Amino acid sequence: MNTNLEKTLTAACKKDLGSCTTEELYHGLLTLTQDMARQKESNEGKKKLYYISAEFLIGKLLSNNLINLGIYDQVKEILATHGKELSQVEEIEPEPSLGNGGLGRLAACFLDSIATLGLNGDGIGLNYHFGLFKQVFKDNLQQETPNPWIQQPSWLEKTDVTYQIPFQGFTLTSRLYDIAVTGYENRTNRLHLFDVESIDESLVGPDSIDFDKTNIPANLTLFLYPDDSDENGRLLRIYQQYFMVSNGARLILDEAKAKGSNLYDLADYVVIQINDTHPTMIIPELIRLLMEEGLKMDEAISVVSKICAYTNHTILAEALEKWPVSYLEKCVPQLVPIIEVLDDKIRRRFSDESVAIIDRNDTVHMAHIDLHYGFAVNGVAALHTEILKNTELHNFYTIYPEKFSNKTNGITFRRWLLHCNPRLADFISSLIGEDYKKDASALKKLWDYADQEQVLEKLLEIKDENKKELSAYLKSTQNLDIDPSSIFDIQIKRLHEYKRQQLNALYLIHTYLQIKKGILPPAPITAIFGAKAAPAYVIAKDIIHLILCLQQLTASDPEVSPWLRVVMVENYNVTLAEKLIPACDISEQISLASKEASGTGNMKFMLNGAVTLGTEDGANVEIHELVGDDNIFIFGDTSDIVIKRYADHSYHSADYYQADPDLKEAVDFMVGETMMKIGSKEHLERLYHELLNKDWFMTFPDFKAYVAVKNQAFAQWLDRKAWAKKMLKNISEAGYFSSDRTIKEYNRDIWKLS
Ligand code: 26V
Repeated sequence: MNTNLEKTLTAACKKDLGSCTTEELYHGLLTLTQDMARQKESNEGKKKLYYISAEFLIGKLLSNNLINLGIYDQVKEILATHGKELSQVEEIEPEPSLGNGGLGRLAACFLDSIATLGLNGDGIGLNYHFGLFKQVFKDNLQQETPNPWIQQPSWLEKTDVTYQIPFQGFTLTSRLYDIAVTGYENRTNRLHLFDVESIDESLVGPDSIDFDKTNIPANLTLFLYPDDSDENGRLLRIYQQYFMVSNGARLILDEAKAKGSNLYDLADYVVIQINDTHPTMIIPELIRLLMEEGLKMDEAISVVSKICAYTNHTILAEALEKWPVSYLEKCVPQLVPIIEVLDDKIRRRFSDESVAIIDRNDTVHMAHIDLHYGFAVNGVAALHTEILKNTELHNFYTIYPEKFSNKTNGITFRRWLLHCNPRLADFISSLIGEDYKKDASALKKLWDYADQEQVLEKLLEIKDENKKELSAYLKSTQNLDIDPSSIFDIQIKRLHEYKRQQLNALYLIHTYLQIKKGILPPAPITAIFGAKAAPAYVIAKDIIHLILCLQQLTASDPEVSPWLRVVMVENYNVTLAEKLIPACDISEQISLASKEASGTGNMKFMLNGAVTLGTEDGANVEIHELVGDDNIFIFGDTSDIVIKRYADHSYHSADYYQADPDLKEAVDFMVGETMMKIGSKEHLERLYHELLNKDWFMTFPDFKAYVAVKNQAFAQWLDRKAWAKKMLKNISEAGYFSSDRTIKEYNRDIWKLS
């Protein structure tokens, strides 16, 4: 055992480890980790990447930092000799609430890989005090409460950096806080989070996320994605975005100048990756700041156009941000003349109205700024990039084919295997050694064991252990009862109609009705959901209501509960994902083809030996190619069919409802007597009518195929040996989805850091 480490930890805890409380151990470990991380920081290279993003869904940091610093096992052992458990320390760490979904989690995985690969790159974002809301269930409905996560001491390190950020009528003082990003056995980078000095947490009560949306100096960094269903909410988002980019731009320019840039040569020092459109205002803001530094406008535009690259994460029209010029005038009028010039230059070059920056309704299309004035644009999975090129952004692709590339997403294996599934990681190491931890493609060697019965048995045993552990955890934390010997079928992701949790719910109703008729599934099933719905997204909240009613229904019916249980975990977050994913048998990835840009949960499940049940959408397509037809369950209409159906307006959900008696029975059940006894008429009827009259994300056409493939998957699960082989194939092909691979590609094609 490492006595030096024990001494350092004891010094950090300021007393004998055996007499420390769990809190004291956590605080001591936090200090120790921060000190070690600081010592690892490497020298700055000349060129630096800035990954700017509204979200960084980083998850708890302690264990990951210990793993990356190479001291996890030693710390665990030291604590054990003093009768302490590291897992208990992990439990009390609050999860930073700085993200919402895939885009934010991707940013966090990327920071890990950038540091692990030894690249010079930092993140830039905002320090939201309450972050995304905390979800609570009451009366089978989602309620939103604040999610305070910042305690003292914390991972946030206060810096001396502050700026004066100008808004219409007032100026705000900012303050930079940093979180260390430890690379796996490599350098430490920084996540720069800007905060406003005048923030006032008392604007928010304990039980509600309502607050005075007009008091910008006090509220700017309270919440991530504050409700934007009214104008004040939308203006607040602009204030937040500008605050983030103006601070980021100033930091970037200061760092470049300090390294000797004369600003004309900024591209030798800086590359900025714009994560979706939320940080797009950094383009006009940098132009403005460079002009303040003495550059002519055309010079500033030329410099900025060489350093900004844009990643698109969605093709959903409503997620492609557009801001009325009048809103920008109200908040940040200094940007408007610049955006007008940017638009004017484009209008002089192209008569095509669809590529304009400011449209005829005086609305600014943020993505269009990125596309014209960035030097690179990428989609996040092969299919997504093709759809961008051929459909959504076709007119831009025609102008700038050289700017477009695909960068299929990835995940960090440090968190999503080594940390969350140590049983599996240790077993893999025992078979193929440790190389895969730094070179994920080495996982392919696992397939050499495809016919070794003991290996397959061990895989099943590990899955069973993980399922038992999850069951115990959900019982103790959420009082949920699940049977660890049942099939765990899991759908965890943001609640959105295009992700089609409602299709899964229709299957569960159908299966419930089958059981009531005496037709039993091949094995007992536990369907697990986890999802937050945006507070103003009415139908999404209705879908949560439906699922929670099904939870109550299946739990309370003794005829059904031995065969089918539906559970929805409360406040789904990274911490829960880390426990759910290693325990999953079947990974639900059932978005409407063409709509899910990539998905990254699909990759995490695959790596942990779950088998995907999904549509040919996002990165599922690439998973399918890698594992082959026998090791994935694919169903549903293809993206071509879907895109055509939207184009010719030929879809009428009622036709499918009338034609399929099983579907009709399931849909009608939502508003039938049984459900009305459990749920709310208002919510269930609204959802029923939405599906029957609109079903914009086309669940009905895929229903029959979904039922068939799901029943097939459940039946195949019973053949344990054949199933274990599917698991092994998925794990052995998951190496491609390491974010180390993705980041190498970004660097090779876009960032070009040395
Ligand atoms: C959406 C919403 C909707 C609710 C209100 C607030 C809000 C804020 C931002 C967004 C955009 C979310 C974009 C996003 O997370 N996209 C996901 O990005 C992942 C990483 O590339 C990708 O795997 C997912 O397919 C894509 O949905």
